[in-house]
Amino acid sequence: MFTDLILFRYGGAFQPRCTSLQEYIASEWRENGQHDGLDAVIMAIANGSRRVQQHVQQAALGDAYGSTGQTNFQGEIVQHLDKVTSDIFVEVLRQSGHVAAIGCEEIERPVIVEGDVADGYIVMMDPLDGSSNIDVGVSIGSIFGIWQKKPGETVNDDSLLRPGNQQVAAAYVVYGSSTVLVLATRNNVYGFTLDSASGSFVLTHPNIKIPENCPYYSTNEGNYKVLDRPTQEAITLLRNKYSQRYVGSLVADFHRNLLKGGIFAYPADQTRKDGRLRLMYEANPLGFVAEQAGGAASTGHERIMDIVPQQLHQRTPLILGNKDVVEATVSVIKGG
Ligand code: AHM
Ligand code: MG
Repeated sequence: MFTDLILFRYGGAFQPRCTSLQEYIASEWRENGQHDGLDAVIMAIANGSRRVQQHVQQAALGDAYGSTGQTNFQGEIVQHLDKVTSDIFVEVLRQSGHVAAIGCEEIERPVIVEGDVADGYIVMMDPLDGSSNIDVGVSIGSIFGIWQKKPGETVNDDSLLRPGNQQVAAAYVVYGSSTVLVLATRNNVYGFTLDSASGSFVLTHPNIKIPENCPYYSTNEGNYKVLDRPTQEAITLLRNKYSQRYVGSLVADFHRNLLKGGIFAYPADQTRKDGRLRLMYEANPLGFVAEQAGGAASTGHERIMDIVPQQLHQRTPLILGNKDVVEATVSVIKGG
């Protein structure tokens, strides 16, 4: 049953709108008989993110800000909300009955789900991206890349090491002035906003395409001094042409650039030879979303989605956003 009935302004008049994420999936996917079980995975992500959104909203009141005092296997300080969100998404994805394995930024080894998951998916996730912004009321997010298990495959640790071009879907949720879930499949990119009254994600951004105009570039300018000369040149060109917007939460920076036009760049530098961001649960999912919306994702030397991964938590340089601008930037980084 769908009880979503909200009013939205369309063509100067208020019209009822009642397309929820669940309804969209039912009409777009089930009728075609495609993606068996993927609907359950997406709804698990939606359910998890609804719970996460409540934790994010209530964290200060519940004294849940700050770190757990622990350092994770990546040498990073674990925030309370990192742990809470990781636990929530592992739980809901397991319960979906269609997830065979989970790779997670907060968990060193893959979570292999026991039992026969026939129509299984492999989900890679960053449960709470933008850790430095958790305690200061700035937008943060969750990121998911989804691969289909190979037919008859018994999933093990190596099953997770697949290139981004084999993803069947990707999604992210941004917890900002509103909570928005963006879902990309091989057909399109759709955005849904959480209606806090009904608890439903309501279709608000149909068929997203990155605008051709590119007003923004997003990069950590503090790293300029440790870039190599061609990358400095590329950043200087962006600086001279576009306005800078840098939240410091990848999801938030990407979401703005997806809707408004823009390029995000976290290139390799002298202190981060492999870049800063993670391939499997940051670059690949957002690269997939960008490409489906007409954009591009590159390391500065090759397409992100073509990288054959060697490790679950490997890092990568990332140049992401408007296709033309990514291509021009890459050409300068390559020294062309
Ligand atoms: P996290 O996954 O631990 O939060 O780290 C990733 C974040 C991204 O959201 C953001 O783009 C980047 O780190 C910011 O890094 P920096 O502070 O070096 O600019
Ligand atoms: Mg992250």
